[in-house]
Amino acid sequence: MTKDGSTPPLARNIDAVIVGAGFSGMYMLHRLRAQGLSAIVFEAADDVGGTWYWNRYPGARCDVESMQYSYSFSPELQQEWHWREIYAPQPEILRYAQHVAERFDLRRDIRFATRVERARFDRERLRWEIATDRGDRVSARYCIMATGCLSAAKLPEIAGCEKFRGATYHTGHWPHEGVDFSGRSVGVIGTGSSAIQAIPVIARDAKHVTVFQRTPNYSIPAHNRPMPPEYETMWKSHYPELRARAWETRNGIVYDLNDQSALAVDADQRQRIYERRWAAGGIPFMAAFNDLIVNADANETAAEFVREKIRAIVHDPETAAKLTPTSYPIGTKRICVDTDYFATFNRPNVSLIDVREHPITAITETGVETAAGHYECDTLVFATGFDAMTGALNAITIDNGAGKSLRDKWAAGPRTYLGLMAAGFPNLFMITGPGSPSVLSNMMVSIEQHVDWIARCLATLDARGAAGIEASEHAEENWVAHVNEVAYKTLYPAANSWYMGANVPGKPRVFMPYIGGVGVYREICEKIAANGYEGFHLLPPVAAAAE
Ligand code: FAD
Ligand code: N01
Repeated sequence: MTKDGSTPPLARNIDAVIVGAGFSGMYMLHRLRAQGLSAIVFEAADDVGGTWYWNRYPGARCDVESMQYSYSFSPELQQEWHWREIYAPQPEILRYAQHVAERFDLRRDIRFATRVERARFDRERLRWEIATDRGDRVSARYCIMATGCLSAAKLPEIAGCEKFRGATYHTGHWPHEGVDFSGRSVGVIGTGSSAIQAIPVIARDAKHVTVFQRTPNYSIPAHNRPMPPEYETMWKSHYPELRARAWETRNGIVYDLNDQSALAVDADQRQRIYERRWAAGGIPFMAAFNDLIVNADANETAAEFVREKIRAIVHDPETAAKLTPTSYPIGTKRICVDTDYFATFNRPNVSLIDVREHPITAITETGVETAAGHYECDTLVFATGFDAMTGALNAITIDNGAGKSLRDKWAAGPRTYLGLMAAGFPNLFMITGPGSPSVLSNMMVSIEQHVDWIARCLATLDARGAAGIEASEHAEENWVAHVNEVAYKTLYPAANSWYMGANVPGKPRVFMPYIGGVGVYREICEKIAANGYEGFHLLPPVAAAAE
């Protein structure tokens, strides 16, 4: 769309189609334009922002500090933008995305409210034919999926959802006008990161909140606060060095990793270290020691520390016991970061129902039926997460023109080379795809790394006169084996997490992201490119007649 709101005609033949206008798609568009390629973005939403467009539930905010959860590609942008809080709330992150769209004039090449339904590779012309739900047909050399890892919202498979007479909301599809909870009896299903952020805020207004919990979660206080000016100045005056440091880390976040085993210190010292981390708050808690995700005994010390905190915060011992996770190691489901989550259960208007013990059997006209009884509500919030990593990609029919769809290829779990491409699907790229560090990292770092790699790859193809690029089966096989091998050296596979596909009935149990670390992964990608795109085939130019 142009600035005056009009939509220029769609070119039929372009260099690249990008699907999605979250942070991935926006930066991809900017990079391709800068190197003289024509690109169009299709976005199902009616504005930019992706995650931050859709997830408008109360309390939504990032849990990677905003000085780091932001683009680094433009020194001017990172100097001029002012984050008001350490962890920005959703409206501010959305405003930032909108600012980026304006500043780099992105909207003129984005088609909003347009969903890509099919993409088919024409093997003679070596072009992707892309079809949208608005009848657009575009032919492009490259198709770049910036569809998001957490963009396919998932409703639970519970009988009777359609019968409920009250209002229902999913955290990932929140109404733009917001929801006034005052006077309402609200049922919240789920206790993941979204619920943990939303419940304390909803409880302030609602008459009553009933939380239906299947698995309790470990959560660390955020200690969010207004941005201290000296902290902002420190970041802004050292951005180049600090960003470069983030690229070398395990998860793309600059923080102090204590390079000691949790078992190498005595109990008193360990306690002091955990107390300091708890007081500082947030994800860096998991960097208290260097072996928390690989050594079960070390992990147990951190888990027990958090359990003790829950027992100390929550007054009613029975509620505290229900809220205390015991069935999986800390950090192997995404660690949550909260503001007053556990303390919220001390409120008289909040109750907790354990639906592991007494499963939900149905949604009725007036509430939630469990094996232990019926709970009346007039509003239901589904904080039930996403069909993560593969959901948005599998929702598109991606046909490789040789009788195979990506969905078929991935029937037993996603297979990629580097999380960037899938063998058999030439010129189709994924940003933060399965098999890359992606959701285990500060996503901004991983997004920029993938976009930069793809942009340089396309420039190299042009410089060499190649018509495209395809991952080899052999390289993919080796990469998938490596991703698995590294995952099984950690405690992650011990949890029924969405990283493992465990939250979607029937989804194959595969640890989807690459846990080798952002720094290690970046080096691998760089080396592969420097060695002439090792493990990829470059496609020879198409005969002029076929063009
Ligand atoms: P998205 O932002 O998901 O954007 C993908 C876009 O593609 C969407 O707008 C979608 O509508 C569009 N799309 C998908 N399919 C189609 C189609 N077929 N046709 C057209 N359009 C399509 N990460 C962090 O690192 N730190 C955080 O603190 C953090 N907080 C988060 C909080 C929440 C509530 C959630 C859900 C995720 C959070 N994440 C966080 C992960 C977050 O998803 C990424 O940080 C980042 O925003 C992803 O950007 P993206 O552009 O890759 O994907
Ligand atoms: O989703 P989730 P989310 N009956 O899948 C429960 C990012 N994020 O939206 O654990 C009953 O984590 C399910 O139970 P169980 C972050 O990466 C970040 O909260 O499967 N319960 C679980 O409790 C995060 O990890 C932030 O047993 C059912 C919950 O629903 C990711 O997005 C904020 C059920 C789903 O939790 C997803 O988080 C928000 C059923 N049938 C999100 N089905 C930040 O803070 C599911 N559940 C930055």
